[in-house]
Order: sequence, then C-alpha cells, then structure tokens
Amino acid sequence: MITLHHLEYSRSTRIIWLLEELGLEYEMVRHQRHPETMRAQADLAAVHPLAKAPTVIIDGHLMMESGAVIEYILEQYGDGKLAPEPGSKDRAEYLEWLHFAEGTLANPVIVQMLAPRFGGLGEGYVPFVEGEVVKLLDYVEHHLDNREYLVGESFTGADINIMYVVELAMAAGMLANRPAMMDYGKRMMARAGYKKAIELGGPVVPTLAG
Ligand SMILES: N[C@@H](CCC(=O)N[C@@H](CS)C(=O)NCC(=O)O)C(=O)O
Repeated sequence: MITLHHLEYSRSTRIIWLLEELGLEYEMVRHQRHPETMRAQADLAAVHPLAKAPTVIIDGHLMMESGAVIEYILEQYGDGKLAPEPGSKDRAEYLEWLHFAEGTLANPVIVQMLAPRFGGLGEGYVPFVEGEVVKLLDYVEHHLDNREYLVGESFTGADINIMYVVELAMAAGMLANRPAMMDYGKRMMARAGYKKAIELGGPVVPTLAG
C-alpha cells in the first residue's frame, strides 16, 4: 500500500510520475503551499516533522527524500523496471545519477533561481554560486550530448529525479545555450507518464500555472 503526500508545485510530482510509469495503485493526499511564503504548511508537518514533499508511506514506512523514495519503490514494487539490476554493468552509474540530482545539482540551481526574490545573493556569493551552476549544468549538458537517457539505453528513475531540476532550469532560462539538456527535457516531458503526473498533480513550476 502506497500513500503519496503531494505538495503543489513540487518534487512530489516525481513520485506521481514514477507510480504512473509503473502502473501502480496508490493513494494521493494533496497539500497546498502557503500563498505568501510558498512553504509547506501544518497539514504536511503533521505527517512528517520536516514538512517536505515528497513524503510517502509505503507499507507502513514513513519516508521522504526523493532519491531514496524512488529507490525504495523500485526495489519493492518495480519488478525489475526503470533501474539496472544490482550487479549489472550500468548499476553504479545509475545510482550516481539518481543521487546526483538532489545531492549535488538541485541546491545551487535553486539558490540561484530564488535569489532575485530575496534581494539577490550578495556580491561575494554571486560568483561562488553562479560558477557552480555553470559547471554543473555544463557537466550534464556534455553528458547528455548524443544520449537519449541519463543512463544506458533506457528510461530510469534517474531521469525522473533529475527532471525536476531540468524543468526548473528550463523555466529559469538557464538552458538557452544548452541544446542537449533542452531536447532531453522536452523528450522526457512528452512521455505519457509525465503528462499524467502533471494532469493529476498540477504543474511543477508555478509561473507556468494556467
Ligand atoms: N532533497 C529533498 C528535498 C525536499 C524538498 O525540499 N521539497 C520541497 C518541495 S520541492 C518542499 O517540501 N518544500 C516545502 C518547504 O520546505 O516548506 C527531496 O529530494 O525530496
């Protein structure tokens, strides 16, 4: 039994997407952001003390952290789909990319993206953050050049995890000169599972909301 706590405009869209790709049954509980602060509110804090999305309850286990949630759902319910098997040649690369999305890529991209809303980063911090974002996005761009998927020859949970950040970067205009990432993003967003996730959970980026 899987319960997904979905926060509007958030990373929990990843888990709707994953569950739809796998064709699994699940219950979705919807949460709204505070209209001014955009933070999660007391209803999500009542489920997990960090009030972060995604939060899931899988067979009685309460957990958050997208990469771990994706790994656990695929381990328990994936039936060999959407991840190279442990011991197979692509496994190490898969785990690296699966966790790169949140472990390394997301924070600098989001800090840079949100900076204008909070009066900018401050003189000393700008080159530190912006330099990091350029390095990381260029790294992904180079990796995706001539590749359809992040790892191996097929779609995996790593694609789902990185796409939240790719979509934010797209919306923030960070991919204007990164055609491989842009094409990759559009390809992933054309998948039936992604479209279903947006239909059920709403858009990922608030500015694109209709
Ligand atoms: N590293 C975590 C980050 C979770 C996270 O920060 N989620 C955001 C939504 S995109 C959230 O819950 N924000 C609401 C808040 O912090 O109040 C993951 O990948 O799941």
